[in-house]
Amino acid sequence: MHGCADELEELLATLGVTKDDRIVFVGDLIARGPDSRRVLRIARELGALAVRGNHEHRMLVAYGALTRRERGPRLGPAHQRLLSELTEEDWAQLEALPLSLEFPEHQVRVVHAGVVPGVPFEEQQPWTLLHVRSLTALGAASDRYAPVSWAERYVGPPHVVFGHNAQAGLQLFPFATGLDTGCVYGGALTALVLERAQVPPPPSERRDVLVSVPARQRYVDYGPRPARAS
Ligand SMILES: [Mn+2]
Repeated sequence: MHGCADELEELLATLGVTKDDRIVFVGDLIARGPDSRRVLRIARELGALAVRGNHEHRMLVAYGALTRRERGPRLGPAHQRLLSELTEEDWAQLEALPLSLEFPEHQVRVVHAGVVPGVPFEEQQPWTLLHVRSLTALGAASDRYAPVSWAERYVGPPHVVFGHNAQAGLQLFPFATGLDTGCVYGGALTALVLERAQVPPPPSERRDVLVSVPARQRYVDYGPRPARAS
């Protein structure tokens, strides 16, 4: 989401969301974009579920340090502004975000970034769930923008639905769906829409259950570093 509240409202209207629908965000509701607080408010009003993203995590670490009068992580100007803007209600909402959510009826697990393939879920490191994009040559978690995503090596089950990797764009693998289509960078905001008890269809049919709305503008320049040649 990254604060893209207008696009979120448009996507919800396009989907015709009702109170019978269950809405799940894949994390990073806040930061970078135009209106983080409105995204949080919309999520509250919807009674939506969400997992914690690396940006929520970083802001919570900074907020914890602030309230204990300790030195926190060094924040850029936008994150610093957010630190002073968020209300107690907002912070409580962020603090309640889990690292993962399970939806057995869809055979789906939701995390912000991903998992290391072959490692039991209980043994995954919180850092991995919040940051992983690729794997090192030895198969360890890395946040590098490498050409091959962790998701390409992941064989499930369950199916993992995630965000975090705008540079890779839509990622459609047999047991993983990456939904970050870079709205805040002028891309699009994308939802995976499953009927009750529906499992994600195979990659060749997965686009049939995706709905996107285009970004209204490019809110920030593309942040991620290009993958290093090695
Ligand atoms: Mn992220």
